Amino acid sequence: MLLQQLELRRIAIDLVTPFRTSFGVESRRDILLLHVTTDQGTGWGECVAMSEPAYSAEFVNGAELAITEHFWPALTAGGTQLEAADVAHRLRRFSGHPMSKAALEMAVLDAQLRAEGTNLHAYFGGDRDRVPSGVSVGIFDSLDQLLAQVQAYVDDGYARIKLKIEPGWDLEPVRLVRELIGQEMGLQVDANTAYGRSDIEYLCRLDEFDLLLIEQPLDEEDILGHAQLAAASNTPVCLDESIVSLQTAADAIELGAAEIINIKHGRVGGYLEARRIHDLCVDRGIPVWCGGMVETGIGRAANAALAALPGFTLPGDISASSRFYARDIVTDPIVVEAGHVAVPTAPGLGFEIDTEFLDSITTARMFLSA
Ligand code: OSB
Ligand code: MG
Repeated sequence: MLLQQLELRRIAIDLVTPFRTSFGVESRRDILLLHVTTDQGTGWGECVAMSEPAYSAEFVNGAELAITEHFWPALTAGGTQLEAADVAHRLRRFSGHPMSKAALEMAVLDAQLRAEGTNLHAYFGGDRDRVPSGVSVGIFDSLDQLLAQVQAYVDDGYARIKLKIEPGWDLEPVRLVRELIGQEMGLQVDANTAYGRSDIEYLCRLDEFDLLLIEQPLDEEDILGHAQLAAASNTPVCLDESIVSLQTAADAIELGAAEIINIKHGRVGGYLEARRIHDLCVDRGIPVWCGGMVETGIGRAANAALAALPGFTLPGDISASSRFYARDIVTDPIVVEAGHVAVPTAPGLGFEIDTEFLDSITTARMFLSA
């Protein structure tokens, strides 16, 4: 395909309820969407960078600059033909910014699949037409509020619960939620790097709650600390922030720091690298699951297609669009039925844009030509 134009579109979209994690709270999202025009049609990508550089070093204003000043010029230089699989290679000399690179690859992939009359589910070759849906539950001001929210998600039919934890909000919330949902339902926790190596003994006290996993308790760089925790605790250690590439995944597994991996395309630079990490984990016997970054219907559709691959043996953070947004920017938002979401089969990544609503929440548009 020949890239012709890139539209960068910023949208402002309210969350149905504030989402608090150990790194901050968000009530409204400021999202960068990409719309690429090629000689064979157009495609959409969603950049998962958040407003602040807190989950990782990327942030939405920085992503826009990286794409406009560096990545789009590099992709279009020379005007040569390219496919989605070439995007990461062409951007390889640029360090970092995986979410920005991933968003560009995603837009090109959507355009390519639409042009070929196929979709991401077929492209990946996942063997399921629906995937189990888990929900990520934020930190609350009170335990009563937490329990009411968890009960509402159980009533919605979610297949497993993930609790955000931090020092001061860990053993007690987990104990009460385990009591509320019973022993059978899948329960896991995510600390988003809020603990240190000196907390390893304390974190082992989570073992009594029979959790599916503990996600990223320590710093992104603390691979040794995660290996020490994995050796000390019965709860499987899962890495999120630490896994930024196929290489870091392979090394963390080898070092015993990653007993399970959360795969997020934005964190690793694209869906194609995400797929390679999946394949590696299948080869090494490491379970994976699909993480989320509070995506709109664009990213949610693509995540469901990724999660249909056979190595995704644990429920993903692929909740209904309505878990975060009262109205989605697609006409066919992800819904949860009997604890599962259907893998989209619409052309491309698997969604159609609700243009009228999208326009109504658009705050800025910029057009770059090739
Ligand atoms: O650590 O998995 C995380 C949201 C934003 C940034 C990081 C994380 C999360 C979530 C929510 O836990 C996942 C989702 O349902 O989209
Ligand atoms: Mg996480």
